[in-house]
Amino acid sequence: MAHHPEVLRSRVAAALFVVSVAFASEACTTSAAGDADDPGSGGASSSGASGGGGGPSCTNGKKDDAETDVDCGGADAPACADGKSCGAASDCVSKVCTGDVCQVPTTSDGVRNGDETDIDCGGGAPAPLCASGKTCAEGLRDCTSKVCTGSVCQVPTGTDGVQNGDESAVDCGGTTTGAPRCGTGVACEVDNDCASNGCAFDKKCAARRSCARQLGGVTCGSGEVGAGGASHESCCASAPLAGSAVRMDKYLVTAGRMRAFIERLGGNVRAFAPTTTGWSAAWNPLVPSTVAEANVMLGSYWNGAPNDSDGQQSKRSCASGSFGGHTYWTAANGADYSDFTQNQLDVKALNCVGWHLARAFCSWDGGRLPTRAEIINAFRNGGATTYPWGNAAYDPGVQDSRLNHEFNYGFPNVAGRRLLGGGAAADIAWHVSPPGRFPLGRNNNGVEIAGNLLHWVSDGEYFFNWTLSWERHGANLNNQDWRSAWPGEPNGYYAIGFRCVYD
Ligand SMILES: [Ca+2]
Ligand SMILES: [Ca+2]
Repeated sequence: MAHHPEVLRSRVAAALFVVSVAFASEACTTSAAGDADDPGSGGASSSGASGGGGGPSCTNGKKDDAETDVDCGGADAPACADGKSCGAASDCVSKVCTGDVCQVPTTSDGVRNGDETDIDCGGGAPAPLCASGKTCAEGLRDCTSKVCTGSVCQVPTGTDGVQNGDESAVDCGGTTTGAPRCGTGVACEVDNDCASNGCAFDKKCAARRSCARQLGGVTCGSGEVGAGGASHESCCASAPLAGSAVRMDKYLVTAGRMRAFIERLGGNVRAFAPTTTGWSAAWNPLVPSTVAEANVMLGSYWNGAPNDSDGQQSKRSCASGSFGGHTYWTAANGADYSDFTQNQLDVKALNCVGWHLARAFCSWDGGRLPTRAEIINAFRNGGATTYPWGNAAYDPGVQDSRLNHEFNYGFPNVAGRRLLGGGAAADIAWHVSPPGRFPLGRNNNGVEIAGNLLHWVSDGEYFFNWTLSWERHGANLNNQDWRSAWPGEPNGYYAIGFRCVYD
């Protein structure tokens, strides 16, 4: 163990004192300076001759004068090591004298000793770090803030270049240092640490808060989950529209993103939606106020919806029993059940979602539904091409690896999956792909805009746009008012989904 600075100081002071005293006295002297002294004290004879026969000295091997142990303690000799006899705290290197014995320094003895840089802190283990304002020598070793300036532990700040205070990473997150929120991929503990307000499953900030869950959050791109060679990224990745500052989701919104939305709001979209720009109070009954309502609105039927002219099944082809199906997983309810698990569905693009709920979702995630013009911009690269992938010809009547169309996608092929006569899938969620599985068909900016599901758009209530679907829907890129065409099933369809844009 290195000498403590305090010990060194006391020894220097003692030496200076000896030098300054010219006359012989009872003071301790060093062996070098004390050879000529012979005070003739009678006390010397009692300890034998091991000290060399010299007079009272810090080094004569005797406990004499005011020393409390051999050559230590008292006003003049150096302080005593741990375990030596003492009469007062000042007799001890540790500054703790208990039961007339110098004590080993501890981190709870109320004095600065051992390697501590301040009382019971600093200097490394076992002492704890020192609070701001305490004395230190080395920030990382001594201070909770990790910053030692001018021998004083500093208060954590959002600009000091280290993670301190309640920051979740270097100079970001937390609430007490003034640091900004953390960017995508940076470490977080809670949602509020992140600029996106979404701390993901892996304790890193999600690109957007809807992508904080793993499945449907970071599983977009080519290759299936867990497959060799899969290349995935955030399902909230976006890319600019051609010639525009507006960014568009590269991928259709997944069932997992919608699940994150519902979970974060406790199902109460109805309380949130009216706070968004342009919301009509008349739409309130068309978004859920509880998780149970959300499961109905995103599930198979939504019987008796307030905007349904016939009061029967308020969604088209979303029942899972026979050549229909939804990708938002809900618990089995009689004949209504899914052939797939929640984990298998969360990664897929969300279908069977109503226009109003889609609109509320985009607002919550920092964006809005796109306009028809924006959909066309993405599909035609701002007018530069005929198709997202360029001008290469496309035959909509033939399966094509560039996009999910004409039933050319089917996954996962689970045991017990129900088949109809002729082998077609009964639960049509089989044909709906997770976003990004068709990289050859992306537009110039990486947006997967064609195929899989048609798009809800913001030009009017219930408007959607024809952008090719997993079935046989075409791509005239025109808008259509769903409710005018299918008033008995206004709240969702198995081949319509959506994505968001961000201004
Ligand atoms: Ca201590
Ligand atoms: Ca900091």
